[in-house]
Amino acid sequence: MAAKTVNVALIGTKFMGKAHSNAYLKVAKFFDVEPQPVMKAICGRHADETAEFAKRFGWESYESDWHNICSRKDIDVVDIATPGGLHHDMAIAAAKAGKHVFCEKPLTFSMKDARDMLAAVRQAGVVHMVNFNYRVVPAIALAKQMIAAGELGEVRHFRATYLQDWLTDPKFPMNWRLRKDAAGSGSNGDLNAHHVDMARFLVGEIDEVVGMKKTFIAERPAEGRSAGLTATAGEGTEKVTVDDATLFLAKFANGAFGSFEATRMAPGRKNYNRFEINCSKGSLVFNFEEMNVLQHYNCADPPGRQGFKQIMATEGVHPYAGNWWPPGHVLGYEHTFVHAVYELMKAIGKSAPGSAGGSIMADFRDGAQCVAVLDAVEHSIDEGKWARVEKIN
Ligand code: SOE
Repeated sequence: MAAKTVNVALIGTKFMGKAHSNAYLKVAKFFDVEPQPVMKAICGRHADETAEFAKRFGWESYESDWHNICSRKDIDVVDIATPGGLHHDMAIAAAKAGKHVFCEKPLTFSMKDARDMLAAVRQAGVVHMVNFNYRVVPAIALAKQMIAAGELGEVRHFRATYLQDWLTDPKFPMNWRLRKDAAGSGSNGDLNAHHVDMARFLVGEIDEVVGMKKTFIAERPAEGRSAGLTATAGEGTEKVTVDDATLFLAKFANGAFGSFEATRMAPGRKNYNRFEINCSKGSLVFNFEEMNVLQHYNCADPPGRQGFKQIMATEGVHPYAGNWWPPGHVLGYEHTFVHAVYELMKAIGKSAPGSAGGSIMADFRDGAQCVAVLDAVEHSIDEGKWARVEKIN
């Protein structure tokens, strides 16, 4: 009997557009999942480029106006892989049209928009998911299992650094990630967002924060053409309207302490997404640049044999890993998107309305709670003191 299917439309044809397209192509080849995605429509602003993209990645049709995607009757799922400034309108229109919504991170920028988006998907009774893709790195899903099983004991510290260097050069030109209207913020919304989600996923809710931020280079060459994290310069200059670096401290509801550092000005650090969790029975360390490994220190190891152990999370016993290659045949960045889409399909299959279907992925409430933490960081910086984090129900 033929597998059940759902028709997917993806909005976005750049860095994330490629990552998501690749995930839809692969998911049913490597995972037994129902429904299976049918790549129905791709949407991008420029018709010619979008047509080319559709051909290259195997999308059945293309659109150059996202409103058409929401009004098409043959679409079941809308996947939003655009700059954050567009998420709000697209997600609400998609939900109102009864489509399941999969949205790139951060969900949005303001608390009002986050609440509106959450209300819209809840009211529509559709599945909603935010693509915090690091949750489905096998080593991180394993960390989640170990913490939940009590293997680490009480969590005391969550210490996160997300370092990149692509803005170090003052000659690096403007792109949407440096404009507040398109990106909301810089390192805070782009990078801290991942670690705020990770902290909530692994440790629990954050109650209070205090932060600081800086824009080291206030003006840059105007944008010529940009793709992913590269760009060429156009004519003149433009003011940068977001932060280059944002650091903050956090108090968790369960008593743990957190520290977060995000910057795009750390020469030599490319996608240095690293966190360390110190607990009463041991510690865990993850560094995305060695994403197949989870480091574990176990206080119960005998004296003289203690030390960090490197667990390669690539065996059949590890989350997701058994669907790919034999042990030690490592996974990469793109696999995280396949895992996320697998979770999306499972959630739609279960059709648990108003949620991410009980999946390991974040739903819109998680996305909105992450916005609340980032928003509190901004408030604390504006007011020069600790700020309480609003709770989203
Ligand atoms: C750029 O900083 C970026 O691509 C982010 O937008 C992603 O969310 C992160 O995972 C990697 O870096």
